[in-house]
This record gives sequence, structure tokens and C-alpha cells, in this order.
Amino acid sequence: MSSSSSMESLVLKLFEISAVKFGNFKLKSGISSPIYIDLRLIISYPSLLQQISQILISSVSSASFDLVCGVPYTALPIATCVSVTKNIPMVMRRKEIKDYGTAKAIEGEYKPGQSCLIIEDLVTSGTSVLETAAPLRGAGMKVSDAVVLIDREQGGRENLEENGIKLHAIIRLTEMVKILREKGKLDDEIVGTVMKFLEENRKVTALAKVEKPTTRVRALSFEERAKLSKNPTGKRLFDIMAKKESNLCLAADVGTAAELLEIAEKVGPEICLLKTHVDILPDFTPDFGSKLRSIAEKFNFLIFEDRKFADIGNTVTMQYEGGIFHILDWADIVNAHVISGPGIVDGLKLKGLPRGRGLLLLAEMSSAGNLAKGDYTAAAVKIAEDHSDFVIGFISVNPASWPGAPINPSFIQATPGVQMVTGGDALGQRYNTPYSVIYDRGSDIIIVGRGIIKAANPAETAREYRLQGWNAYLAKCT
Ligand code: 5BU
Repeated sequence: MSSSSSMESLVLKLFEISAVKFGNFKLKSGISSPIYIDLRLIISYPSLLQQISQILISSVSSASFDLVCGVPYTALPIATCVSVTKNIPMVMRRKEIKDYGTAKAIEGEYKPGQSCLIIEDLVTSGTSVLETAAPLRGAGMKVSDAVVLIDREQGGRENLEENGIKLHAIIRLTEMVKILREKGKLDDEIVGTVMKFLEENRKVTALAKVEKPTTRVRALSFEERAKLSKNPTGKRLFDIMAKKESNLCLAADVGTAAELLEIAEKVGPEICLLKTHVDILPDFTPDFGSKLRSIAEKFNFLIFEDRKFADIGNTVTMQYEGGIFHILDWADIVNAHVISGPGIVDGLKLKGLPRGRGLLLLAEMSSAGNLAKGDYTAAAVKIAEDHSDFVIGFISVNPASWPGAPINPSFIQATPGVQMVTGGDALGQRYNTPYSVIYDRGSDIIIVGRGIIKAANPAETAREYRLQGWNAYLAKCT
């Protein structure tokens, strides 16, 4: 830990360059804060940047880490200075992946098993550190420590601790305020307002943004909603989610049936649901369904064939039951477009309900420019309500934005287009993060494909997605 005089000079310098401001600031969420910190400015003051980097690195033993990674963007120059000074290689996490085919989530060289120190300028709830830790862990790196310049003391330490990360903070915000008061930079009134604000905003739930809207209604738990579902598969899914503490669905879009069964075994403990596209498997055999079902029983997850039925009722009865795939025999859940009208639900229900199966309706889609919106989405909700013994919920993207939201809680919302970073692929897919899907957009289940199956360690990455999805759910229920 550095001496108190060097800390004082640092705080005064930050105040001088207006990296710490006092007044009345409207935060993104709309609430007013009497203090605002913006450390992006420090790149304009090289000696200050150097001073900060020196202090940061002296607070942790450099011998313990193989790599450093700054949380983008503000901490990147700090991490660079630390890397250069201590001769520790750096990796960078991309904030956005524009083109999945060419861009990587992590830049730089690393090996699975290497330990990586996260460097951040300011920690509030810990969300941004966790968002950086997740893809690093997903790539096989060990993340156990984060060093930050300023701790706003709003739950970050506890939230990181819960996720296995020890926080090393150089200075707490309340200490900074005290130093500025002692040096005559702030009057007692400002100090009082700021301290009160910090006190009132002390508890920030993991992954929740700093300022939760106070009017928010607590979401019902999955246990409570299991009781509301009128369909046995809907009930089971809620029960499994609650029991396994998982709202993660794996989109198992792998090349062969053999690979699918293999990944189901690996990721099984982390998921509540496994989604298939059975028509992409070149080595499909009639025993595929029973093999997958025995893995599903072993790990207690359900099977969802993403068949996206779209025809008239009579045709879909045959497509559901017959053909080569006999989907009805092994898939607990299937889905359908509502383009052809309610007859499609009647057709599928005729076969599915006697077997206790459930149906998800496609109310929205994740791909750019899709037409499932507005009246179409509302029509899907109406059809679901009219068939709530068989329809268990929706494929959706932003159910919180639907008219009359939140809609009937007996319905499950499942959302594809999820990765640790926002962005998209080259063919129109669009990605949101687990937190934004579950907390901001009001969904229940994150459906993740390439984010897991293309990871160096799918099981470990699935765990990260599960924890992110689950923490976001817990934040809604409190
Ligand atoms: P990804 O690799 O996470 O992009 O995979 C997403 C999966 O979800 C993939 O199997 C799609 O077929 C599926 N999906 C989707 O991405 N968007 C939609 O609107 C619907 C399904 Br419906």
C-alpha cells in the first residue's frame, strides 16, 4: 500500500483535472448523483497515468500473475502501463464482436490455465469486472484477483467475492471525499450530500446496474411460477430451473449427433434445457432420441427441438410425429411460428398434449430485420393465452417491451442471441448479454449456442453463462 501523502496528491490531482466532479449529475438510469467520476481523462496526463499504474501494481504481487487484462475502455491504458512496467504480457477483451467469423473475443496470446489479473479504474457493483472475467474464464484462464483504483463501495467487493474474485482497491470513494474535505476543496454541505448518497446506494445487487428503478416490481420466483403453469412440461421446466439454479439453454448446433451427445454430457450439469436442430445431424439414427433422453435424465434437463413448425394444423401433426426424426417421441418441447394462425397450435396439441409435451410460440426473433414484431407478437400472445394448457411460453427477445408487460407469469420466456459481449455474426444474428436479456429485457432463459460450443472449454464457459444468467434472475427477484 502506498503512503498516505502519495494518495493525497493523487486524489488532489484527480480533482484538479475534473476526473472527480461534484454537483448534480443525471446518471444513465435517470437518477441524480452528487458525484461523478470519469477517469477517461487521465490519458491526457501521462505522469498521472504513470503514478496510477505504479500504485496499482505495487498493491499486488506481480509474481502471481501470468497475464494482465484491463476492463475496456478506460482501464486499457492503465493495464498497458502495468504490463510494460512489470513485463507481464497483456490480453484484451473485445467489448463488441462485429463479425463472429473473424473477430475473437480475446486478443493476445494466452494458454488455458494461465492466471490473469484484471485491472479496472472504478468498481461499483462489480458488473464490468465480471463481464471481463467471464470470457477470460471461458477461454480457460484463471481469474482470482482484480485490482482497481477506486471502490465506490456499492457492493462490488461482495459481488466479486461471490464470484471467486478478490478485490484489491487502492482507495475508497468515501476516503477520497474525506481527503478533499481536509484539503479544503469541499464544503461540509457537499460532503454531507455525497456521504448520504453513497450510504443510500451502498447495496447494489450483483450484476444489477448501480441504480435500480425504485418502482420495479419484484419478479415471481421460478418455484412460484411452476405452480401457475397449466402444462406438465412447463411446470417441470420451472422446477428444474429452480432446483439446478440454471436458466441456461444450450443451443447444441454441432456438426454431428456424436458430438451433440458428447457436449450434452459435458454441459449437462449446467443447463435446464438443451436445444437441438435435429435436421443438421448427418449421422442421425433412430436411437438418437433415446440416447439423448438418457443423458437428459441423468443430468435433469429437458430437450427442446427448435423445429419452428410453420404449416397448417394437419401437416404439422405429421411433421411432429412422423418422418425420419419422430420428434414427438423424444423432444419435451418444440416451437412454432404463428404465421399460419391458431390451427398450427391445435394440430401440434393434438399429438403433443396426450404425451405431456409443451410448445413455445415464436413471438419475436433475434435476427436483424425480422418481421416478428408489433401486432404479430401480440397475436402470438393471444394464441398462447387461448391454449395455455399446451403453450408453455415464447421465444422472445424483449418481452419487457410488450404491451401489457409483464405478461402472464405462467409463460416462460426463452431468448436466443446471447453472448458475453454484444454484437452479431456475419449473417444477421444479434447478441445481447445474459444480464441484459434476463434483467433488462425481462426474459427467463438464455439460449446460447456458439458462445459455448466454440469456447475452448465449453463446460467451464457454460458454468459462467449459468452464473451470469442466474445472478440476473436473482437480481429481479429481490
Ligand atoms: P448462437 O450460436 O448462440 O447464435 O445460436 C442461436 C441458436 O438459437 C441457433 O440454434 C438458432 O437457430 C436459434 N435461434 C436464434 O438464434 N434466433 C431466433 O430468433 C430463434 C432461434 Br427462434
